[in-house]
Amino acid sequence: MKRDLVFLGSLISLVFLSLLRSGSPQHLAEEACSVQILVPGLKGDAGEKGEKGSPGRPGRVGPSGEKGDMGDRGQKGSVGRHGKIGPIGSKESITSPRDFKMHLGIEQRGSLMRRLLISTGIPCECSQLRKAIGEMDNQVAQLTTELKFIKNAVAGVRETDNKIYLLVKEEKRYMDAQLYCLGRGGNLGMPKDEASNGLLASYINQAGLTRVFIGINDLEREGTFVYSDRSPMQTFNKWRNGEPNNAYDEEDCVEMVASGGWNDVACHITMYFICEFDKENV
Ligand code: GN1
Ligand code: CA
Ligand code: CA
Repeated sequence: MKRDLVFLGSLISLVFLSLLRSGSPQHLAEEACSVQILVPGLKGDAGEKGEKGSPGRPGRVGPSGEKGDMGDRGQKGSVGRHGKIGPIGSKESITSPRDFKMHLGIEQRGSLMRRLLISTGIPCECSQLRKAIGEMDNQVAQLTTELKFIKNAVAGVRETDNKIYLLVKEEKRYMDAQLYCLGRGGNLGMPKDEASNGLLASYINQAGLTRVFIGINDLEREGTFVYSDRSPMQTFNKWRNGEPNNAYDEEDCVEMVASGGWNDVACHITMYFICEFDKENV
């Protein structure tokens, strides 16, 4: 029986081999190998007993034991390292024309639109655009007036094209008042022309006051008055009649009274005062 099976296996192999020979010779070895894998030979006789093998691998880790008592508390560790530097904070980024437009003030937007029209060469006969620009100009004017009112009403300041004035209702000596204004990036109010003098006078009146320190003194040289930014007096002045008189031989600082007139007074007396700030520094 076993011999018959061996014969049958050889016959199958021969049939496969003869079939394969009719194909491409270069595939022969590869295909023959495939046949051997697909059709294994018959089991042979049992071999002799082999030598003793090497020791087996260690067994699997056993289950964990029961929890023991808690140990003593360890010593305090050393101070840790500094943490990582945090991410960069968000900064207003302008990445699109829309962002750019949003970034612009309303006045800048109006002027940008005009410049765009000029640069594109579109003749300004476009009545709709002209009308829109005109309306925008009106809005700008209206908003500017409202802003001025809010600044005056809420912050209590007065302003000109390039200055902001702030009445400080704290009684101080001249030098302390000057330090207060300097500390905020300004100076004591220095009226250098009729317009600014009138503005300060109305500021005082509207506050119901009679006098405030302003930034004029002759501390360095008796009789030579200078502004507190050390700039010299020009022809403009508002001295009251008979002033400056250096009364009691001790008046080196200057006050403005409600009429807008100036009077030299002692620097050590205390009163309210007005600071002025350059808009370009604010
Ligand atoms: C004041 O105190 P009296 O009246 O002498 C003023 C002076 C003026 C003077 C003008 C502290 O002096 O600066 O020159 O009136 N002194 C004070 O009459 O206000
Ligand atoms: Ca003086
Ligand atoms: Ca005086």
